[in-house]
Amino acid sequence: MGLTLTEKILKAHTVDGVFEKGKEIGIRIDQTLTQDATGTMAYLEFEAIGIPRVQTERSVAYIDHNTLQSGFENADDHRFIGSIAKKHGIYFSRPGNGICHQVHLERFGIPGKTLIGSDSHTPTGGGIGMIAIGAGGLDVAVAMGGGAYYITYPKIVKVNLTGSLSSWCAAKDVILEVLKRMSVKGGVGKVIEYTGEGVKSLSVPERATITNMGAELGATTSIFPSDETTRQFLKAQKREDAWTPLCADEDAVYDEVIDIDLSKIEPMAACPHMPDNVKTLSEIGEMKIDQVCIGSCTNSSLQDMMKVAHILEGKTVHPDVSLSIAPGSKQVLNMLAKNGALSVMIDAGARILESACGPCIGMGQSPNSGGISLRTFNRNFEGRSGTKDGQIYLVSPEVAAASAIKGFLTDPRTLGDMPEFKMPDEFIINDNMIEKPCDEKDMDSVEILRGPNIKPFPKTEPLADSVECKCSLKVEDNITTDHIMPAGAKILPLRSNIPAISNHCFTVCDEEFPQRAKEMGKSIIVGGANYGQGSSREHAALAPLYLGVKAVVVKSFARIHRANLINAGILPLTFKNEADYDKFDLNDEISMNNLIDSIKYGKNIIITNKTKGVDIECECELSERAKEIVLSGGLLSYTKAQLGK
Ligand code: MIC
Ligand code: SF4
Repeated sequence: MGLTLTEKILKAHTVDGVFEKGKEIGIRIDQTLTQDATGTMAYLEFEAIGIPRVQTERSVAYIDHNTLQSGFENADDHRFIGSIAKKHGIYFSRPGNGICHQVHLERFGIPGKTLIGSDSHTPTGGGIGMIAIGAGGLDVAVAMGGGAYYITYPKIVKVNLTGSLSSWCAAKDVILEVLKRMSVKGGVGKVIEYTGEGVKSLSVPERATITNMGAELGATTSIFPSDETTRQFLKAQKREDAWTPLCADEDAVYDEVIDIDLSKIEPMAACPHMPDNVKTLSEIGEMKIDQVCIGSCTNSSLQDMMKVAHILEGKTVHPDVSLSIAPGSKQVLNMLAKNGALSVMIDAGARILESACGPCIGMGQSPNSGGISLRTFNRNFEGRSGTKDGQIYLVSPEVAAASAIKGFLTDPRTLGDMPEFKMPDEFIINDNMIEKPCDEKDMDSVEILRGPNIKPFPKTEPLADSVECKCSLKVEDNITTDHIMPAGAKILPLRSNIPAISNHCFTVCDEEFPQRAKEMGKSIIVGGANYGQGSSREHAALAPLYLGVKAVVVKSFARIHRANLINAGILPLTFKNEADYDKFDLNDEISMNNLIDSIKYGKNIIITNKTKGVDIECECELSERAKEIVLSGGLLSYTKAQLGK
């Protein structure tokens, strides 16, 4: 029986476990990436593990999230990451060099390699045939130390592409179509593999837009084959030697098949406040808009920017609209500067932002109250833009630029003929903003620069056998990590300071939560389905850990967040019977007993709700390794103990 591309790469990298569907496998990680918002914690954890130099083929630390620097905190963190990278063998992409996923694709990604990154959009690398997975900082720290990364052997979905996109219809519309069909939880436990003759018609940046936003499906990752188009892209990046042809076997067997005829795709938007709330532009109608933001790791390639420049040429941004544009990397920005497209954008009245995440993570450009903002980004969760009642629509760069001119949601197909944009034969290559690490022999002379905002990893304890506590919070379905641990300009600077950032935990849902949880000392959180979807931020587990949360009991979890809870030593429990969700209320008195044996022997855990006088049965399915992690009080203690052996 033939293998899918995913299976070929995973099989070649499996170093632990049995290579069988549904089983946990440990894979060797060739490359890692971090960004600054998750990076400081990841490097503190790497330091705590105590391995002097990274063991990967390539590890890169990017600065792209916290670039507002409204106080000393971000700048201090950048210096910390820069110094730690230099010492321990990690390449350092300086602020201004661009968004991690865009730069990694351009300068470091290699088809057939494995990459994990402390950012949920790491699957962007699937655009050139990598198995690229988003993970918590601790998992990345362990991988940098040479440890395997553990995933469940995924189900593999074949997306069979036929035809080619019509004028003005975009890769963004393809992934919006997939989201419409599969939903934000449809990808959990799955890898989405794109195949079929339609693949040929998509450029590498288009493929990367699609794999990037596979994160919104909850998928483990997404991948395209590595073909002639991939070779051309790498050649234009002067990295042709990194290329290998890769594809699935003819007789590969998939768990699910989705057929998409690219020629039938039409412009679409994900409406507030979920990436799967997808409608065609004609269904939404001519809606007046207040803001347009173009950029982010989803849509900031040279190809995207050239299309935008073409639409803006000789026009002026509508007087009622603010248009911002953030090219994805220094390379993209520089190419636009040299070929004149930047001047076209400036001329049209676009507000040019630095090559960074910016408005996507609420770092500036929050829309006006109730404002309608079209964004080429990947997430439109409530409040993420920094304006609680902001109405965010996710669209393609083509729709964004056309609408910015007209002042209302505009179908770009009304613009007439679309010129063909050819990928350049050569990109401008200048890696002067990527610092190489020092030689191993010189590492002792590198001083780690630590600012006062950097606080150590919170204390963990081995799992207690019984816990008496209260319910400190009850939340609904589809809670995102932006609810659990909000980001934005005020909170993001505290990412290296768990005690301080904890004061903002869940405040979007309940202002009183941090104080209440602290007063309770120990507590549990009760939630609905797809709890923890969205980002990889382990702060969404570390802040609850710091606030004394011992277990999170929900209908179902998102993959990365569940792994982060385990890594933090918090019990991830699911109701055996979903209806039991109704048997919990805030402040209920809870008792959990016999925890150690239940975890060790895989038995269900009984939560006694003393207030309601009921026993509730919960499941906690864990691999043998995950059991040991939970018993030792988290991945850090577990890893240290393993190294001690
Ligand atoms: C995001 O898009 O939510 C982020 C910010 O990139 C996060 C990482 C973080 O919270 O630092 C992600 O997607 O993992
Ligand atoms: Fe940055 Fe936004 Fe991409 Fe996250 S989704 S990495 S915040 S650009």
